[in-house]
Amino acid sequence: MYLRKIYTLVFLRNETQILLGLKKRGFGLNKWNGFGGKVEHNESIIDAAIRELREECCVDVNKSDLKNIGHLEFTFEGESILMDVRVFSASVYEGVPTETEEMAPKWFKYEEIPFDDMWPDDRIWFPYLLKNKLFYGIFHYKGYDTILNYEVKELKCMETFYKNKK
Ligand code: 8OG
Repeated sequence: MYLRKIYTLVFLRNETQILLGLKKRGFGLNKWNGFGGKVEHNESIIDAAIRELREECCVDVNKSDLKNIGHLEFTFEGESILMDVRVFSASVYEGVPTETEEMAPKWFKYEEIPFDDMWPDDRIWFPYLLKNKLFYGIFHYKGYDTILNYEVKELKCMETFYKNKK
């Protein structure tokens, strides 16, 4: 049995670009990623997503403008933790993305996403995000560079997915 830990991951997007941040410390150091982190005790997942976005790049988003677009699960050979990552997207927000101690934000054109400097799984599930399809993916890693096995699928609806998982 795994110990499940819930994380958020938020992407800001417009018609032609996606906002990524270069992680300046901790897990995923020097990788480009969306904004997010651990959900605290007594905090809803959506509140955690909003808080992490504000903390990491100084942008505010309303609950109703955050769309849950994906669900990723990561396990690591020899480790008992399952990282359960809830992925969100928003195109309406307030503020200008600004560098913080944790992240240096930058807009990337959709054709210029820096997959070589991102988590290896990202190039596998990003096509769903880019086609506006909902997705679920599970990845089993050896260390942090090698994916031993994985499965990704399109979902019809996030809510049904969570109901069926219970
Ligand atoms: O609090 P901390 O920065 O350690 O949270 C980790 C963040 O990284 C969180 O937003 C979830 C996200 N994340 C993983 N694994 C992966 C991954 O393989 N790909 C992407 N894109 N994000 C990941 O924890």
